Amino acid sequence: MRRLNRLYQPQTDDDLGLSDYRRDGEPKVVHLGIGAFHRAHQAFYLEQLNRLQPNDPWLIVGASLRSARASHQLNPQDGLFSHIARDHHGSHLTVVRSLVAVINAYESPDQLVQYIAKPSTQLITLTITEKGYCVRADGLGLDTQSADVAADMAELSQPKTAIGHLVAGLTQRFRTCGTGLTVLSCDNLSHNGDITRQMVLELAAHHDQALAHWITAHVSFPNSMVDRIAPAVTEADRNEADLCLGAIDEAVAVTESFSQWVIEDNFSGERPHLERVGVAMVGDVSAWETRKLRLLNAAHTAMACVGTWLGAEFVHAAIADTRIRQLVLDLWQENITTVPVDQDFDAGGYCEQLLDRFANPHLQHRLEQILSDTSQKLPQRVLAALKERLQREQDSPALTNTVAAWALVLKHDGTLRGEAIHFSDPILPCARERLTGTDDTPLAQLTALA
Ligand code: CS2
Repeated sequence: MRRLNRLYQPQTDDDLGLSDYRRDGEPKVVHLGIGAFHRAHQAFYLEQLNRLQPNDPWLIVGASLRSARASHQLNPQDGLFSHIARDHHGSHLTVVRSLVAVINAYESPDQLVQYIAKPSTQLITLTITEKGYCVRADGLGLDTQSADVAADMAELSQPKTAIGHLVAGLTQRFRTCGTGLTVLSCDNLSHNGDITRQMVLELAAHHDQALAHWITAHVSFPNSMVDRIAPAVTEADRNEADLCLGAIDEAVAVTESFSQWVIEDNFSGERPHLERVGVAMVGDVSAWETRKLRLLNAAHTAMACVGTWLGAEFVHAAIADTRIRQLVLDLWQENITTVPVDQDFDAGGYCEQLLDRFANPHLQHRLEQILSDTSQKLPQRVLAALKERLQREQDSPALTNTVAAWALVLKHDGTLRGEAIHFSDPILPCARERLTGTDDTPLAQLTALA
C-alpha cells in the first residue's frame, strides 16, 4: 500500500470527506506541540473553515519541540492525516489537509523563528501541556529553578522551552516586520492566555525591555477553552484507517464526535472566522474554563487516580464501575458549588452529557494517559475547589479521596497489584524519595508530599 499524501485519491466511492482547497500559499498559523490533540481539535476546525473559504485557507505549519516523531509521521504524508470521530452511533473518517508541514524546532530552531517572524503568520497556537508553561509552583512567575528556563534566560539561540522558542521568534518579528499577531494557548490551564503572556513577557523583559514593550502593544494572548477527548492512537486505529483509505497513514487522530472551543475575541492581526465552524467567540472565557476543568477534567483525574488504584484500565470501564461512578457523582456535587452557574448553564445536562461521553466504549481512553502529569493538573482541577470549600468549612470527601488515591498511586508507581502502570510526572523522582518508607495511610503520604 502507498503512503497517504497530497496525491491521494480515494480508491472507492466512499465519502472520505476529501477536500479541495488550495495549499500552496503561506501558512497563517504556526502551531507549537504538534501532537494528537492538535490534530483532533484545532487542525480539524481549520479544515472545516478552509472548506468554507477555499480561496483563503488558514494553513498550519506545525513545530515539534522535543522529538522527530511527528515530522516522521506527517512530512512524508505532506501533512495529511485521517481524523476518526467515534460515538455510540459509529465512526466517521475525514482526511484533513489544513496542516502543510512539520518542522523539528529542537534541531532547527531557526526555522521556527523564521516562521514566527513571517508577515504572513497571523496566529501562533499552542498545545504544550500544563508543564510547558514553566510556571513556578506558587504560580507567580517563571520557574527559574528549572535548568531549561535558566538556559533560556542565559541565551536563546537554541531555546529549551516553548516559551523560549516563542520569545526567540517574537524577537525576530519585532526586529523585522514588526506587525502584531495572536498567541492562542489551547491547553487545559485556567487563564491559559494570561499565563502565556506573563511567562513570555518575563523572559522577553529579561532579554530586552524594548521587546517586552513591543509585545505588550502588538501581541494578544486571548484565553480559550478547548474540549475534545483524544485518546492515544493504537495499532488497531491505524489499521482501521489504512483499510478505509486504501493507503498507509502513520498520523491518524482518533477522537469523539463532541467538540467545543470557546475563545476570547481579542486578536491582533487577522482573525480566522472560526465562528463559521461553531467556535464561540466571547468576551470572557473564565466561566467555561472553570466549569470544564472542575467537572470534566476533575472527573477524569478522579477516575485516573482512584480507578487505577481499583484496577480499571479505561475511562468507559471506570465509569461503569459503580464505586467509581459514585465517586464522580460525589465529586460533581462538591465541585458544582465552586463553579459559576448562570442562566445559560444547565449543570445537570452538562454532567449527563459527560457521563455519556465517558461511557463511549469506542474510544479506549486509557486511565494511564490521564494519570500522566497529575501533579500539574491537580491544582486547577481539584485543589482550587478543595481550598474554596475548606474556607467555607465544607467537607469534601470525594476531592480528598482523589488526592489521597493519587498519593497511593505515586507511592506504588511502577506496579500495582502485580500489574505494571506507566505514567510520567515531573515530580516522580522527588515524590518516590519522600514516600519511601511511609505507611499506606493517606495522612502519612500527604504529609510526606507536602
Ligand atoms: C484529560 C484531558 O488527559 C487528561 O488530562 O483530562 O486531556 C481531556 O481528555 C480533555 O481536556 C478533554 O477536552
